[in-house]
Amino acid sequence: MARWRVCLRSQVPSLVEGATVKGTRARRCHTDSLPAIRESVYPQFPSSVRPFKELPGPWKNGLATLYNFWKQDGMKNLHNIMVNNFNNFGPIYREKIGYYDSVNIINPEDAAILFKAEGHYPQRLRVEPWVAYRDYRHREYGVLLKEGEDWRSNRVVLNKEVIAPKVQGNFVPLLEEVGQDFVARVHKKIERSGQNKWTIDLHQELFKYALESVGSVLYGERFGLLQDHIDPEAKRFIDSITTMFQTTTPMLYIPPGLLRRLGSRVWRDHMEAWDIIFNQADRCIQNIYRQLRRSRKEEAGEQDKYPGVLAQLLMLDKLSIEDIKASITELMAGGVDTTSTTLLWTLYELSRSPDLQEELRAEVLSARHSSEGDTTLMLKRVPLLKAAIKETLRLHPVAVSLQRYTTEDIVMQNYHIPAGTLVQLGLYAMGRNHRVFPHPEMYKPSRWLRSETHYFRSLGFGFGPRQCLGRRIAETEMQLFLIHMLENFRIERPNKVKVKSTFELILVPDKPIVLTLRPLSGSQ
Ligand code: HCD
Repeated sequence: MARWRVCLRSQVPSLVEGATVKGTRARRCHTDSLPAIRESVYPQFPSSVRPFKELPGPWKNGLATLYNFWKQDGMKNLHNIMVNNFNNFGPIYREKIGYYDSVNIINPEDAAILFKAEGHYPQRLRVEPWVAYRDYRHREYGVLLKEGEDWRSNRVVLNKEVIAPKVQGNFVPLLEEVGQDFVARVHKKIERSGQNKWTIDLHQELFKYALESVGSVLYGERFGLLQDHIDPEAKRFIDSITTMFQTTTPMLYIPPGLLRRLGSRVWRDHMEAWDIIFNQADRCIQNIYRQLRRSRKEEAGEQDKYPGVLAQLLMLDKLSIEDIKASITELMAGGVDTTSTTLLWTLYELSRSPDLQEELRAEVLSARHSSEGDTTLMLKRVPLLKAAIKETLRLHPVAVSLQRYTTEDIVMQNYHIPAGTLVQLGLYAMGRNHRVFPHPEMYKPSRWLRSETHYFRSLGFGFGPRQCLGRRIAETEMQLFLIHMLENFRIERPNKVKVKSTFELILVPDKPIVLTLRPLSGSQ
């Protein structure tokens, strides 16, 4: 319990009204109630700026809001609740659910102000159950959960190996192979069906594609998940990630330490899920580690084939083994449901607009032709395809919100927001807002190609130094997947079921998406 209290304090100090809290990020006490004093303390703000305590929204009673949240099935509806709140309170509101006190914004201009105030060590909302697991099992935090200087020094090393633009060339051959195997598998299924088509809910298949992809990039090796017989261990790993996300949601608002002491089911399931994830990752990592030590002795690491992110990091020798293991595990666990869901949404949208599908196919075919076998070059010639992924993430973002603790006093929508405040950009709500995106309901990738402003509008992977570390892997993997699918199949919808989002920590489709795949050329 002690630990819990400590983290609460250091995280939300400024939200304890009227009190000066000794915490890492509480730098000043708030003097909002006295405009004269406020002016003298913050001379940069004119007195027409409204004080923090006048922010609209349900922030006076955290428990009442939590109760209402429950009644609205908030656990599954967080995204819709945020949309409603913006409709009721306008473009900025403050909310306190349980112990989380935050200011919520929806406008790109405010997002810009927020990210400019994120400071040297940007911090998002801490997912406490994830931290609790690592503390309980004495495991190192990866870069996702690290903070401060420890975060920065790890992140700098990882950036060079995983997100720098030049690493894409390393990933392409590996991912290209996985994409080809996926296509071959679909052709086989179509053949076996005897109907020249395959109608299926692709989500399991996409999970396998995503794990196979992220696995091959991280370890430089194939799991073989796209074969007919899949390893039951791999299936368990995939299911555990989904369980891990699902069981996180109830623990966002109830301290995990409390649930642990109560011996609650959700805590036990969460622990078990992480155990499976970590054990599987440990085995993969051990494997590569041993291989590397063996081969090092023999040929002193002279390889011409890209050996994968893990081997690169081990050879680089700039991070401790425990740090490497922790971040590799996070990348592996974070790289399955996220990309597969985004791909499923993209196929769903393409099945609903055959014309767009043709347009994309034409772009892909001409890029393939003109790049003469250089796939990395080809990826530079498919702007509409890239825009399609952005468009999918606009309507169906993985993360419902982006959050930062501010490190300086700022003004948003003419309200004073003190340093140390948790501010959330409602990413889902922003993507569907007609003031930000004209005709938001239309899936129109070309909106990203026009000269309209995209200023702080494309935020599917977050922003700045704390953005998604797996971004480059995810983007390459998704681009190659879509290229292969468009080159080989027509994507149709066998029914007109309207699919919505549901919140399971990440946003996922609320029902199965069934699609029909038909070969483009009848001969295959
Ligand atoms: C969930 O209110 C809703 O890339 C909360 C705020 C919040 C905080 C952090 C976000 C999380 C939400 C969604 C899932 C995210 C996570 C940060 C990283 C994580 C966006 C929006 C994810 C999916 C990577 C997960 C890696 C992990 C499995 C090791």
